Amino acid sequence: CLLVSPAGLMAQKYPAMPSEMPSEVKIPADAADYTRRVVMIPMRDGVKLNTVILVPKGAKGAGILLTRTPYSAVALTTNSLSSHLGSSLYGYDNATDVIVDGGYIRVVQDVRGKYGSEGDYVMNRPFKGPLNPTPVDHATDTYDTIDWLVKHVPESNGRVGIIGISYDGFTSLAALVHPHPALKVAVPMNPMVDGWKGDDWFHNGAFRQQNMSYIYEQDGTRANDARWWTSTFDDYDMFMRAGSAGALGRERGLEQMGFWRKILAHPAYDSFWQEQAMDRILGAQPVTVPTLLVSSLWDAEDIYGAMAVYRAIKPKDTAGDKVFLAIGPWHHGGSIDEGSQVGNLKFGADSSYYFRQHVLGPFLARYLKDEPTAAKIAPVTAFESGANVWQELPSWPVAAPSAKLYLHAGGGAGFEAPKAGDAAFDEYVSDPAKPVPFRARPIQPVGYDHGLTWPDWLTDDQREASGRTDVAVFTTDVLTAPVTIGGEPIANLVASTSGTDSDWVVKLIDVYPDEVAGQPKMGGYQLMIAADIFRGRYRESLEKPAAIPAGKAETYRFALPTANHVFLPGHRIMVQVQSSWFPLYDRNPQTFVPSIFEAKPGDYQKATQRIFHAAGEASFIEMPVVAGR
Ligand code: PG9
Repeated sequence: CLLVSPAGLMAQKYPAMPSEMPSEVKIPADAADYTRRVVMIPMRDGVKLNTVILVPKGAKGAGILLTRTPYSAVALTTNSLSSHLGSSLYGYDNATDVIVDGGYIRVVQDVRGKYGSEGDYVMNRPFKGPLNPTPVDHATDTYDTIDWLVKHVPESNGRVGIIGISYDGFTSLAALVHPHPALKVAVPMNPMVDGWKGDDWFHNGAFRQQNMSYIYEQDGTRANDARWWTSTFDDYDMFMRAGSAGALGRERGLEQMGFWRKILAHPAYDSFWQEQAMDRILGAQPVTVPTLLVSSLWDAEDIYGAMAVYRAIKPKDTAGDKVFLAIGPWHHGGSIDEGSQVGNLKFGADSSYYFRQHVLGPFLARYLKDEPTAAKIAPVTAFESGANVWQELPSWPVAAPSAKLYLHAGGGAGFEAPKAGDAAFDEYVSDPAKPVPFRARPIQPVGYDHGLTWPDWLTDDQREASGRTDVAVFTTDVLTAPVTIGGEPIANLVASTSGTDSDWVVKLIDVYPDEVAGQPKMGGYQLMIAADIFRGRYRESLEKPAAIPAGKAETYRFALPTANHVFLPGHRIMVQVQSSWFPLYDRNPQTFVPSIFEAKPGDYQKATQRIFHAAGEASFIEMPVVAGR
């Protein structure tokens, strides 16, 4: 017999075998210890959002724990190993032990435009207003979702919490704007807050070009199935060969994606970035829902956001019962992983488990259960690295940036100001043809797949960089007493360039003793405690870039990420200064051009960089030194 396809084009020569596959795979009702409902929840504009609801068997009067994500509600609730609810909750956002032990109804929803949800997708969709002419945003979508859940999930007690990491931390923050009355608690973890100042897209104007793949996949299709490709094993080569990020985008067709076009149009901190910064939005009025902000000390993606929101909203929490903070020794999202180690850095105990047991668990229980018997958490719970202890604190920061750690002539550093007559500066040549790798090559792409070490890179040994001729290094004597810091160090760099634009990377480093008992790898280790990059063209205004006068010493003052650390006796404190951090950040051509995305090969020029440490032109880091400790 000859089978002909409907189009009549393909002829099948033999009859098909009866297929072994059922038309739909159904899980027998008694096989799981939860019930799974997948529903499309209608929003106020008629768009329906795909929502997975997992109700533990026998649940009655249970709190609901919601996450809103662009990362696939199905994938985050996929039964991977067994039918136990714990194994169904996989990946980002699922602090599985806390969710299961708390008996919560777990709800995960695709944001509009992604995976099973209807509607248009916009990266970190801004709030209704000049950047969003529609009547819907993440605040209204959360409101409508919660409204539906409390009316349609009979097993619930009508109390809803929202939790999420990173993007889903951002959606957790968005829930706090005109919140639904049933929203009783929020836990934004490592939230994306300000894409220009210090989270995913730029840091102080320097573009994080390794995230181009994220834009390609996230903005390309609903299900992230148009995949970015790497043409070289080493990302360093891929970005070098392309020249500018703009050129690589053109090569790959990235301009098809609307968010990339917005990035290209807004390289400076203009109203596009200012108006969607979540700290500004949330700081405008008091937060009315108890909120636990979670920050990671070695967060390779959103190290800025949680602390910025805390600074913005804490002052309006006059009763002290709405805004809480946890700071842990984790990589991005590490609070839900095993947390006894980040990269080579070991803490001797599972810090994440401690956090979940003593902070996250009780915090959620207090607000999501009908009888809030759970212990109150401290206003601030912070892990002090170096000493490796948890602290319960009344407020944050512990100290203002007060003590000046000066860079000295001859590669020294110390808390004494430079002396008259000391050499005025150190210099190095920054060559855009040989930018400083941000970690040892070959450089892997950004990602969390098995074998990728991206999440840990902030803990990489900086020894290799300290040996380069294009990195200036300043080190204290061996400490005889501990130096404890708790807050944001502020870099005050007095520097000149022979070019007309320049990047400045400042790294505050703990240098371990030559030998470390029981941890041979840590002998002489150079561990970054706080480090960031600043694009020199923004030194006068973040909104309006300006060329740097060649050869003129200028002051570059910028905050480094939060640290809570003890530099122990026997250690030394080091500061490294360099002018590239490649390929995570795009290269500064060192010639001023209107947009670095459009820099031409001839714009990339070597420059002689001087770091001043003279009596009247001192460079220093203002350290938030904790007095008396
Ligand atoms: N850091 C990721 C992200 C957040 C927001 C926008 C783009 C990327 C994340 O981990 O979700």
